[in-house]
Amino acid sequence: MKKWLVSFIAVPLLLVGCSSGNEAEQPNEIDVAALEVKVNILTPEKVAVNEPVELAAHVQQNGEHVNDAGSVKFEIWESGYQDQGQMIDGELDTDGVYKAEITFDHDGVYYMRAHATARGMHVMPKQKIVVGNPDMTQVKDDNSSDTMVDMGDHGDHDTTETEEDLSSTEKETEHNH
Ligand SMILES: [Cu+2]
Repeated sequence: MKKWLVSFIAVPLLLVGCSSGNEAEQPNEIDVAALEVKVNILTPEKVAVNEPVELAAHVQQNGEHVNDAGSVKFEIWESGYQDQGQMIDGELDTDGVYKAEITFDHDGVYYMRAHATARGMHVMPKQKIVVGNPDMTQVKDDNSSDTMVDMGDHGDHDTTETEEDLSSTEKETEHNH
């Protein structure tokens, strides 16, 4: 009779032990949001013409600065002319902020896209930059694609354009104005 009573009490205790154990295990599941690499563009949306403009992006993961990004590159193109754009390597400045510099030689609507590869992820936010006071009736619609084809396509980022390529790009852009 005594034995029977003891086991009767022990069963509910075990059940309580189990359920509280499960709750404790849940935080050990992979927190996907914490692994997500986030990139915030810090460059203003309106800048002056013929003055050096800082291209900057902050890379973070789980609220912490990412100072070991594999690469952060800034793609810059004038609206409607993404095929004539340029790619500039960003350098780590401090606290997860990567920077590069550019000077826009004429008024216009431009776009910058920060291509960041860090912690096994590739993030590429885009931002519009209005340079000077462009004649909006002359601005072509942005024809860039937001879809990332695949990582193989991004291998092309590594073939850094030479100075020659960049100056010829600028000349071509001037023809359109
Ligand atoms: Cu990219």
